[in-house]
Amino acid sequence: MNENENPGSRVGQIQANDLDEGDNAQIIYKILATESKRNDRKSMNILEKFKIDPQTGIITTLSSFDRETQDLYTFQVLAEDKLDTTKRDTTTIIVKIEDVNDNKPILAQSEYAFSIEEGLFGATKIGTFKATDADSEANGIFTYRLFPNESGEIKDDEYYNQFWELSNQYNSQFTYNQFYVNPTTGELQVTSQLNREEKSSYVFKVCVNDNGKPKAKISCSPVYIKVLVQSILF
Ligand SMILES: [Ca+2]
Ligand SMILES: [Ca+2]
Ligand SMILES: [Ca+2]
Repeated sequence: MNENENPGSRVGQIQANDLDEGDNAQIIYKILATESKRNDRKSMNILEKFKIDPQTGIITTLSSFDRETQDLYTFQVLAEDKLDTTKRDTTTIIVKIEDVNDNKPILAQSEYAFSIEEGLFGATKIGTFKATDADSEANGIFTYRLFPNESGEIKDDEYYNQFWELSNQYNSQFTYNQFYVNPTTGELQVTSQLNREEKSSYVFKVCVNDNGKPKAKISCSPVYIKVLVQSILF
């Protein structure tokens, strides 16, 4: 089942067979928390998370689940003969919590500042943006892009998300002025020589998208570039 589902979601149904007839074939189902485990936190955890209908054997949830906290639950269900509880059997239930893209990618730094010399040749590496994501691999595949933010105005990530959708169509926004970000590695480069007399600083945004499903998530950090006078070697 997926994480974040509402409590009361159906997990599955257990069915035991009894060859007797009528009342002798009535079965009661229970989730097992054995005596020895009654005070065990993990065992209590199960009873707070799942319940079983004693008559139908339908297992439902009592809470929602966060895959990033715990992605697997194992417990035992007991089926016993209603009239003769010595006739009983147990089975092991394994519930796997599937990933939903509910975490944003996080850039390693909340802002980036680089000082670079004017006159550097094109394709010189300035630095690398890195991101992490708590979701499973499929919901944390990163694409990096650059967006204008020359005024330094603070916009939330959702604002850039609109432009992301657009730039997807044109496969654009990997460059800003004379800067280029490699969309998959996050490496930032200058594309041609900078001239400090023309422009001595740049402000833009780097955004990372996790390509998650059903909806991708995005995070952005400001990038400040200072252009330094070229050192002259004698
Ligand atoms: Ca989660
Ligand atoms: Ca994610
Ligand atoms: Ca998740």
